[in-house]
Amino acid sequence: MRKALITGITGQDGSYLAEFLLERGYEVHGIKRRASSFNTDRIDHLYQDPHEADRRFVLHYGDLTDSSNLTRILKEVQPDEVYNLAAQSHVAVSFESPEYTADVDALGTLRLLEAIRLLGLDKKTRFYQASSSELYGLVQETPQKETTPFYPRSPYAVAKLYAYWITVNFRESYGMYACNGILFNHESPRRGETFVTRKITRGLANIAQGLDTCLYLGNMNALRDWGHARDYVEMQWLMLQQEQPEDFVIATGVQYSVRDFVRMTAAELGIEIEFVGEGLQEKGVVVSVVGRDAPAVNPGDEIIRVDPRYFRPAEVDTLLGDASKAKERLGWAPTRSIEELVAEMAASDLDQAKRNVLLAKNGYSVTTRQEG
Ligand code: NDP
Ligand code: GDR
Repeated sequence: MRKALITGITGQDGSYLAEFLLERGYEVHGIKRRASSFNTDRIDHLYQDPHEADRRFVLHYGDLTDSSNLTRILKEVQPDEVYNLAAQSHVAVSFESPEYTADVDALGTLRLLEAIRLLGLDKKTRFYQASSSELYGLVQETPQKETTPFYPRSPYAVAKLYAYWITVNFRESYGMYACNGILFNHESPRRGETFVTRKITRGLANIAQGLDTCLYLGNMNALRDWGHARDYVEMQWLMLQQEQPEDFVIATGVQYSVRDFVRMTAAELGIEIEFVGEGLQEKGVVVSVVGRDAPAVNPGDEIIRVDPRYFRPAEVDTLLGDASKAKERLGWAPTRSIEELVAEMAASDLDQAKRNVLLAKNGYSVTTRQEG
């Protein structure tokens, strides 16, 4: 039975990748961080009691800042494949915690690679690094592909740049099977609540159900190439199944603005929205409401406003990927459209909002906190 070790297994991608590998018969090991309360919501459905015989899903306490811990886990598991998905992954937060971000995202990758090498696993273990379209930052070419020069624009992206190159360096220096997936933004109902897509679907669902009145956003003009996380984790696995390790861009090749994403989500909830004003004065105003999903919303309501606290010290204005190499070499293409993605995320958050309405009606407290 093949064994995989996933760092970041409690995150969006980690949870989908764990499901994917279990379906393919892998024994899946994951590293989770110690927290004062349970932090495994996204993978609780996969949990197997330690007393069960023939367990194929095993969690280990660990942290990318702790070399001896990583070495111990790698020694114990002896994985065929390591997927390094763990990261302080929020770009805006990386400006507030740049040193921690570098420690986890850059040095954490080095710690894992060096542990694999020192344990003599370098010929056995294949390594996937979660690289990012944020590497392109101030874009030098459109669309961006594997050969496009990098120009990182945040402490997060600079840390990921180190991780990208140390992965290439271990491949070239020690002949390790190590590769980078340069993934453009990918979303799902499991996306963290502080990333813009989920913030929008959750925020508008709360407003539709009367749990909140206004959603505050930052740069509405930012353009992103948004795919579905389920499509992208399959690619992570495919990259480790080739004869030679190589780096691949994964993207849809289609671009939308944050404003477009708001409009599409609102439409999914039966709300037609119009944007008025410019810059800090821009507002999203309700034009009409159809259907029964937004009983708390009325024409004229101002449900979107701009708040500069969500602006970044340096912004990545536009990203658009060219995944031709992945298509040609790996036969990969995204299977889900942006419309399907928005519909799935909006439906999931609407369902949650409806449950929260019931809880609130029965005197339980619910949180509609907006962050990120
Ligand atoms: P998430 O933020 O959802 O998940 C990050 C994971 O890393 C969580 O499991 C988190 O644990 C864990 N983690 C954070 N810090 C540490 C640490 N010090 N030690 C061990 N684990 C840690 O990210 P995604 O699933 O969206 O992304 C997966 C990876 O892909 C990340 O590296 C991200 O930077 C990268 N990426 C993501 C893209 C996207 O659009 N989603 C695009 C390109 C790259 P906890 O749950 O305890 O917080
Ligand atoms: P990003 O994702 O920075 O691309 O990083 P995020 O969803 O945070 O931002 C996308 C764009 O939307 C703009 N924006 C806002 N963003 C947030 N979070 N909150 C807001 O209120 C808001 N308003 C506008 C941002 O300025 C930005 O331009 C994600 C992460 O998953 C990274 O780990 C990953 O590497 C990249 O995608 C590819």
